[in-house]
Amino acid sequence: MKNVRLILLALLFATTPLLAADHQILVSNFSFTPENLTIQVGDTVTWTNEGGTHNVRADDGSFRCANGCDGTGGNGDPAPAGWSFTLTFDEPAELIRYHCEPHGAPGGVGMAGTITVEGLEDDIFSDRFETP
Ligand SMILES: [Cu+2]
Repeated sequence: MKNVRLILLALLFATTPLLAADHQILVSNFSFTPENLTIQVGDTVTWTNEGGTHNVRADDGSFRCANGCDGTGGNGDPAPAGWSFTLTFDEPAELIRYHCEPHGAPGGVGMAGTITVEGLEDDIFSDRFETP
């Protein structure tokens, strides 16, 4: 009986990545809450500004958002409270650093945060055979 329970538990965890979750980050008081977030591949993260003029820029420039995101029809310039946007993270990443441009800087300075994306690299073969 104990073994059956363990197997069921293992199945539950094994199938968890199929259920994408949405994570909330509050933008307010010159900080991101939670500051450091760990998610699973395929999950979404929603930033919501509830106070002050801020934006969210990846240290590596891969995204820059506030009222939507640059390059996807939105505007990543710092903007007053009221905006919210959602990003989907489809690939594992050890530490994605981001910051608010007016109140932070790359490398975790000032108003900044991190996202770690856990999961298996499932596109290792498609990467290898990708045409340039
Ligand atoms: Cu800010």
